[in-house]
Amino acid sequence: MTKTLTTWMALAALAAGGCKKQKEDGGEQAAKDTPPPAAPADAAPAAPETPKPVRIEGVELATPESAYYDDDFDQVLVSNINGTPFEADDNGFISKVTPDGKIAELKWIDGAAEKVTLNAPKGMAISSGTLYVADVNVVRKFDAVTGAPKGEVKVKGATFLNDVVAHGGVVYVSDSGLKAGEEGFEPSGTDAVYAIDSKDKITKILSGDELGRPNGLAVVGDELYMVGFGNKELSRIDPAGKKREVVAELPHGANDGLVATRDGRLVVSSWECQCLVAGPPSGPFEVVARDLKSPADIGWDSKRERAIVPHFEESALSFVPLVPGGAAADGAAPAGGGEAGEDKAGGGEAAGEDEGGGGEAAGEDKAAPGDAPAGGE
Ligand SMILES: [Ca+2]
Ligand SMILES: [Ca+2]
Repeated sequence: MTKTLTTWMALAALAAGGCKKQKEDGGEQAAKDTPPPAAPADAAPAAPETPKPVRIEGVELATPESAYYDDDFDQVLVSNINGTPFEADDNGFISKVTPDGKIAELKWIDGAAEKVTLNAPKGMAISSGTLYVADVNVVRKFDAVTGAPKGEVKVKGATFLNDVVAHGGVVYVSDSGLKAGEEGFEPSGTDAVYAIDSKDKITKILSGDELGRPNGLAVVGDELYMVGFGNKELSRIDPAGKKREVVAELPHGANDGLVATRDGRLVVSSWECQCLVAGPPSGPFEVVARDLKSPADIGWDSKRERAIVPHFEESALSFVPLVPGGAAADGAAPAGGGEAGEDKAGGGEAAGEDEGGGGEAAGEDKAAPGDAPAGGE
């Protein structure tokens, strides 16, 4: 486990161009069931009350990478890497979680089961009754109702398949272009976005190092959007291929998850700021949730209008309503305020608003191999 965290943090640093490391000393996280801050006795709540975040932990999630809201069944699917993001250990699993934060079935789909192969599952999407799961260099298919295996699509040349989104019968998959190296992770040069049609035909619609470690994918209307872990760009991609346009600059780097809300905004998770930002596709983006450690591939609960955040390094999950300015995850005052900071498990100013911001401003291209600090502690 420690090794996983270490290598992943090295990756985060690598891709973000040296964003600060945090220490893991486990235990007391800001988001836990902290009692609400001093009862707002004097507050005159004119605005409708924002629902409180819900945090799910201590339930045997194992390196959760992705959360996917299945609106047909009003449930959340969580992919658990359970180990390193590459290893062919066949122990990955997918959990079903209820909207009130209970584990309905921890290992609904389980790599350990005889007929199931699942190594390091990441992004997921359902299209025409099939659940597609990115798993290193393969997209695995499962019956979306029963979880039974339905085959796989090998993506030749891919090294780090990451996010999956479905639209109009086509499944799009990003390859972050990373591989295991001596220092943890290295660019593999395979950065790409693929389209898989209903007959499992694969088309590489975009590739190249300049994509910056493609990660989160989302669809707004008929437009496909992408964020990269190695830059701050929000790109619009021509689903037919070969064209990409940078439509907004994101405020932070190390971006992972990307989801669309019903009103057409996009929400992005950033490891660098440990926050979520939201905005229209053309920008600007503002912080809408803070103090979220290792926020990987987020999902969007369209029924309750809240983000579902897998905490990769904490094996936890949070349901997070979005608040302009980004109320702290425990519901405390907005603006990254005081007490949230010290709960930060040694991260110091890690969550702070200026962290990373100025310094490695141009972080985009820093993803050179070699400057990966040898892992956080
Ligand atoms: Ca695994
Ligand atoms: Ca991801």
